[in-house]
Amino acid sequence: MSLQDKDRIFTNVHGFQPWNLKAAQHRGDWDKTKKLLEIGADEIIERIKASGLRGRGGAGFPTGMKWSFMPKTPSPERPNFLVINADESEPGSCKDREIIRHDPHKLIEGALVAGFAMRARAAYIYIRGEFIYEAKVLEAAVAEAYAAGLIGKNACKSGYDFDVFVHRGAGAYICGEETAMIESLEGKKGQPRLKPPFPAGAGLYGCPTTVNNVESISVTPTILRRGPEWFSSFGNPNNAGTKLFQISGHVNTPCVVEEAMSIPFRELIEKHAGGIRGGWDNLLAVIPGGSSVPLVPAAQIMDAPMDFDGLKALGSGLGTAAVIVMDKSTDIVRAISRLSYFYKHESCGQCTPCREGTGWMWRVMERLREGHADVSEIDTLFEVTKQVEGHTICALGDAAAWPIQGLIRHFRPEIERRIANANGGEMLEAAE
Ligand code: L3W
Ligand code: SF4
Repeated sequence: MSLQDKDRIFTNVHGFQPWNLKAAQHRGDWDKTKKLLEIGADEIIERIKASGLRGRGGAGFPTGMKWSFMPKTPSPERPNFLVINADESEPGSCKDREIIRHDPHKLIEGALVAGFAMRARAAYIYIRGEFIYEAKVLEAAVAEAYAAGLIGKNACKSGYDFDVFVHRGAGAYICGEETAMIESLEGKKGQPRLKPPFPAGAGLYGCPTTVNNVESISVTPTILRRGPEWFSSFGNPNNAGTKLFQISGHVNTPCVVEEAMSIPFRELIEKHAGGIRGGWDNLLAVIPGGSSVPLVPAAQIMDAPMDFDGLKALGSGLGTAAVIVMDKSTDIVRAISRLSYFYKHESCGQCTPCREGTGWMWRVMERLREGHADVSEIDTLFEVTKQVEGHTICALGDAAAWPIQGLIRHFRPEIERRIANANGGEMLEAAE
C-alpha cells in the first residue's frame, strides 16, 4: 500500500510553509504535548515498541527497545542523556537536512517526548558542520520553544525540566558513528569507542545515553497521537511505518519523499521520481540505502520491497533509504572506486584493518578502473574486503568493504573486460 497525503507525518518536508513555531502549531505540532507526557514514560516506550518503529539512521535497531535500556531511576550525579544524530553525512542521504530546514519543531517536540520517556535530563542535537543554514534554523526553533515554555524548566507545564542544546560538528563523517559523536561532544577527537559498553550503559560523560537519528525522534509525537496501530499498519511485519526516501541520480525528478515502508522500488520511482532517465531499460543498478550498502543490479531490484528485510534478502540493505539510481551511462567501476576514496578519506585511522585496508582497497580499485591489474587481483581484493569486514572497531570498515563486494559480485565481467582491453584483449582470449 502506498501512502496517501493524509497519512504523511512530514507535511512540510518540501518547505511550502514556514518552519516557525506558529506555522508548526498550525500543522499540529506541539498540540497538547503535556497530554502525551501524561501517558507516562514506561507506557510511551511500550507504545513506541508496539508501533514497530526501527531506527532511521541506518542500522534499523528497534527504537522502543533502545529506550528501554536506559536506567529508570537516574541519579542527579549520573543523569540520562539523549543525543540526536543530525550529522547526516552518508553519501546520498539528505532527509534529516530537510526535516531540520522545514520541520524543526517536529524534532524538538520529539526530543522532549523521547527524552521524557527515557528520563533524560537534556538532549544534545549534534548537527553536521556543513549544515550552516540548518543549524541557524534549528537554533532559532529551539529558542522559540524555550520562549514559549515548551522546553526548559517545567516543559509544557508538565513539571518536567528538559534542556535542548544544539552542537555543531566540524565536518568529519565518522562523528555520525554514535560513540565518535559522544567523544566529539565531550570535546575530544571524534574516534569511535569499543562497544560494549553501549552508550545506554556508559555514554556522554560516562552517563547513560541513547543516540537516535533525527527522523526516528521526529516521528514519535505523531505515532503517539495517531496510535501505534496506525503506524504499524504501513509496511510489512518487522518493517513498519512510513519512511523518508531520498531518490537521487539518474531519475527524471530527484526528490525526498515520505512513503510507506516496503513500497516496491518500481512504484516508488514511477510515483515520485518520474521514472528512470531514458526509460526502465536504461537502468543499470541501484544503491538503495546510502553509500554504505552494496549495489543491486537492475533486474533484481525492480519489484523488491524497499524495506530492511526485502533489501537484506538481496544482499544489500535499507540503510538510511538514500536511493542512488544509476543508468547505463554510469561508469560503475569508477563510481565504486570514488566511494572507496571517500571511506579512505574518512577513516579515523584508529584500527589497522580500516586505516590500511581502505587505502589499499582504493588503490586496487583505481588500478581496476584503469584496467592496469591482473585478473587474479579481483579475488585478492574480495579477500581483503573480507579481512576488513567485521574486524574493526566501528561499522566504517564494513561500509568500505560492502560496496566493493557488491561490485565484484554483480559486475565482475565489466572489471575483467577493462583488464582485457588494457591488455589488448589477450586476457579474455586466455580466459576463454
Ligand atoms: C544496547 C545492546 N544498545 C545495539 C544499539 C547501538 C546503536 C544501535 C544500532 O551503525 C549503521 C551502520 C552504517 N545494548 C545493543 C545496543 N545497540 N545492540 O543499537 O547499533 P549498530 O551497531 O547495529 O549500528 P551503528 O553502529 O549505529 C549504523 C549504516 O548505519 N548506514 C549509514 C549511516 C549514515 C548516517 C548518516 O549519514 N548520518 O548515520 C547505512 O547503511 O553503515 O551499519 O545505537 O548502541 N545489546
Ligand atoms: Fe576508525 Fe575505521 Fe576503526 Fe572505525 S573502523 S574506528 S573509522 S579506523
